Amino acid sequence: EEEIPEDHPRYQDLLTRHRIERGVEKGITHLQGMHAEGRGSAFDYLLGEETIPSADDAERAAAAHLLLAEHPVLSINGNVAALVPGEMAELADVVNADLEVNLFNRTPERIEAIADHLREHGADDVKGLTADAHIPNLEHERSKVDADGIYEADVVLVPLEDGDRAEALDEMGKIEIVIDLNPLSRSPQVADVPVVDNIIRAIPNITEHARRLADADEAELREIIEAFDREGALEDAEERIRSGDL
Ligand code: PTJ
Repeated sequence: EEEIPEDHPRYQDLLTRHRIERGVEKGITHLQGMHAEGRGSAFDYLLGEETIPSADDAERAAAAHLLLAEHPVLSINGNVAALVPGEMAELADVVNADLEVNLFNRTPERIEAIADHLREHGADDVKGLTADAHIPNLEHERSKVDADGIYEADVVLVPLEDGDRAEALDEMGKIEIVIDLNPLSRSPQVADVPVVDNIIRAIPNITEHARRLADADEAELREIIEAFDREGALEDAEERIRSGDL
């Protein structure tokens, strides 16, 4: 990462790409993760590579949901692990959530490598290795979850998620927070809280909101959740992308 000069106009984007490449080399990110990254990067460019106000609202609502949750779980895939391992561990700590590895392209080697990588970045407990439960209505490999993790969670944060699994989790009645730079993709469309922002900016901002709301009472947290307009947030992001108005 030292090779990229910080004053480069595309610094953040190059850094992100570099982390994904390193993730592939380390065996934590799937090759498909590079395509996902390319798509994300294009949407981020159109959004102006910043957290738009409606995304900040979504990040605040996400923090309120995580603080109110009985059992929140943060789902980790190969891209998330490569991009924000320490930031996910920190958020888990602040809102008292579990981290669970849940992969689209599941192999025992990648699960282990990702769990190790998260522990190297400060996570103390990583779920997803037991995989003793199934998300109903989803093809076998991708449905594997921990019985005491995602399966029984009330609030799940699923970043960069595939649409089928997001839908299946939604059908299980879970409150879903989805981070995805494409507002038209199916996962943000089914989310209770669609966060249309780069995960690199979104996770630290959710953590900051959670820290600020740490002393808020239940009524205040519920108010934040009720005031959040999910349709409006999706429309706002789409409008911003289509306008080309940077
Ligand atoms: O590690 P695995 O095996 O679980 O696989 C993970 C990937 C991401 C490869 C897999 O889930 C996949 O193929 O996902 P998709 O269908 O490409 O969806 C990824 C979504 O995340 C796309 O809509 C991208 O625009 C979006 N995205 C990519 N990078 C970012 C992003 N959203 C936010 N921040 C990013 N940095």
